[in-house]
Amino acid sequence: MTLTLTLPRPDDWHLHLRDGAVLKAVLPETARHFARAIIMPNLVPPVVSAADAAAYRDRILDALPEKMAFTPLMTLYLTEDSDPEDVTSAHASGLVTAVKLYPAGATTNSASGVRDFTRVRGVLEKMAEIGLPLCVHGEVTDAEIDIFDREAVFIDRVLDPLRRATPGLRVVMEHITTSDGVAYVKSAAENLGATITTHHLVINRNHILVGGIRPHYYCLPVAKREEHRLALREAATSGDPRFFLGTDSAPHTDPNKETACGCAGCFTATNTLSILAEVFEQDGALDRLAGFVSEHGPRFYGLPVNEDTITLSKGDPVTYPEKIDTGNGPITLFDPQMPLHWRVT
Ligand code: OTD
Ligand code: ZN
Ligand code: ZN
Repeated sequence: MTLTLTLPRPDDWHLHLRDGAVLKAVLPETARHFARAIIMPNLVPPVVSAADAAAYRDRILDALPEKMAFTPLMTLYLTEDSDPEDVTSAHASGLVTAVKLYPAGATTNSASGVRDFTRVRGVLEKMAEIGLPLCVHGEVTDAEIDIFDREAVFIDRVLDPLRRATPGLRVVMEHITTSDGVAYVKSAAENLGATITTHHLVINRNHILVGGIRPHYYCLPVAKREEHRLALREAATSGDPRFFLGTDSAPHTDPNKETACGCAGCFTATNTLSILAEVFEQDGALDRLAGFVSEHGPRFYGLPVNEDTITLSKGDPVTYPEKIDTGNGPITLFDPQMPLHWRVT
């Protein structure tokens, strides 16, 4: 028997598209299924100004295959030198949908991030005033904090004080990986949402380390213990509108992953919807998949749900290529280590 499921076309509320040859190779993988995505600004150099964002948006649209429709929702990379006026006008013109906060050194290409949070106060206050959301990579970077504790410590030391100091600021805690993150989002009365990635619903830290080191499961924030994965599953499948999909699909070519100091990131754009349908079905929550992938994100961002739809159908296991090719080398697709029965038709 074939089961089908029709959903409003999904959006990805956290995506890395890169630039150049890699952009060209990975963009169709997202645009095939998703209508819109929040585009991360961690290029080298980062997308800091409105002019940078406009130029990057043009490069994305130029790389889009002719028959595909896709709207990149641009972000600005917050630095200690960000200009509140530039941010305001980029928002007013419709160019940017969010501003991105990286604590300096927290993840790939985050060296220009914020060290002293008092230096971005003016921008954050302006953003609260104009209703421009802040997307946050929520990990402290202090060398003495254990990498598995960095999210929980960030909530206490940085995020909660920042939100209290800037009432009205809308914040997305991105790619939450812990039960602490889930609990903090649930505890907030308003103005706080969280994205959850596909891979953090599937892997725990054993996937990275047991039986040999597996670089394609290494990402930041690093996957945590099983109890945290289960808390994320519960949040994602609960129907709570504060949780929505941000794949954090973060492509790196194989030579950059399979090396003595490999890059962080899982590439999930291609098979994300098959994996999520499997996950939601396993948890008896297929009726909540549309909320997570198509409805909660637009609601948080104050955007309309897509009118277009996609249909998933269940049948024999679907296979995906192990890698995709780019002009710069192969990129390995995230392997969920389970059969996937749902395909996008
Ligand atoms: N995590 N890799 C990257 C970014 C993210 O923290 C993130 O958003 C990347 O490669 O850009 C990763 O593991
Ligand atoms: Zn991040
Ligand atoms: Zn990311």
